[in-house]
Amino acid sequence: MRKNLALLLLIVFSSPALREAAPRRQRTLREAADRIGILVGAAVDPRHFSEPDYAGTLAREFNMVEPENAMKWALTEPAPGQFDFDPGDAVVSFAEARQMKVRGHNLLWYEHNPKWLESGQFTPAELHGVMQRHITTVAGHYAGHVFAWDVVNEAFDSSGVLRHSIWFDQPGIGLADKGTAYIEQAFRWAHEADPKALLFYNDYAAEGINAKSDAIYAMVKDFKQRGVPIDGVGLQMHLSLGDVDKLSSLDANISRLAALGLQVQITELDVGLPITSDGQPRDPADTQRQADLYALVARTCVTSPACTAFQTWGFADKYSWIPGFTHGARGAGLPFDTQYQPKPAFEGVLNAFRSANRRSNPTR
Ligand code: 9MR
Repeated sequence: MRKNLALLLLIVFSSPALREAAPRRQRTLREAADRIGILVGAAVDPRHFSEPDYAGTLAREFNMVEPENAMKWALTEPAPGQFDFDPGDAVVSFAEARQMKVRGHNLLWYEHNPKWLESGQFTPAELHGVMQRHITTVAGHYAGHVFAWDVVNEAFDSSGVLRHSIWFDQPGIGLADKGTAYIEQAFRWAHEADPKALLFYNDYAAEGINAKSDAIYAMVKDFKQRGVPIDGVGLQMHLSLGDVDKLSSLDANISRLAALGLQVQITELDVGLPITSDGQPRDPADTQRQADLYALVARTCVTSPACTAFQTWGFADKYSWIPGFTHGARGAGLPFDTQYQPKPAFEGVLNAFRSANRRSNPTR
């Protein structure tokens, strides 16, 4: 009996036709992503790297990480001209030891800036210098270690109008009447500091076609036409179950960006659910609806060769910004639960990757 089984296995695995018909099923997101040439990533906090389940799940399931906060301005330049790279370096060391790529987030934002910067009463000329020094120093420090940067984060409001910010017009860097010129300047400095890094504009609620994504499209089209160094657009994807309608034009949005020669990366996906006081979904059926949404985003991404990365904002429900931000109203938004066990959302993404038929190269 044993012998027969061994013989049968030998025949099955030595027959090229059968091998082809029954490819090995990838069991992790990382294996499945590697097969189709897509990056699968998670936002991380280096303070949790010492937790074996945190580190183990990351290394097993992902081929990319992005610091959730560690490379933001308040951490990297806590005092004027004084840089602290320890938290960001911890992310790079973790990733490089596990052959994972690092996505940098972010060089310029209207939020999470240090007090000295927010209340510094700088003149535009001074701010110009402050912005240049920061972008040049941070992108320069990570050159060769961070393969892609969110250069500018969330510059537009929901109607597609540029947000007021110290960089743009309060007081701005001297380009307050010139629309997206300050954003262009950020991309140019980032490119000078690290000519090999892929440079992204990153925003939320601009996944489908709407006023904000139209404004982003117009900006990046103009940048491409004039040779401003930009490589892609990050679609954050902080979703709720009700957002399924908005995703009907996700494919069209990705396509129009791809037609400009840009990459698209899903950068911050999570699907917050209404939760009870102990963090569990109020309606158990929501977990499957959430999985359907994850699968939809993953399928849409893998069917476009321009969509080169699929990343979630965190990866396990143990650590997520959503419950804190919503005062406990929503949460349970990620593909692994609080015990690092895979949820239906994990299966949804894995299946989308497994059944994809593509091969692309996300890096230069
Ligand atoms: O998840 C991040 C949270 O821990 C920070 O307190 C907050 C402010 O820096 O930023 C959160 O991450 C945001 C990201 O940087 C940009 N897109 C929206 C994310 C969720 O708010």
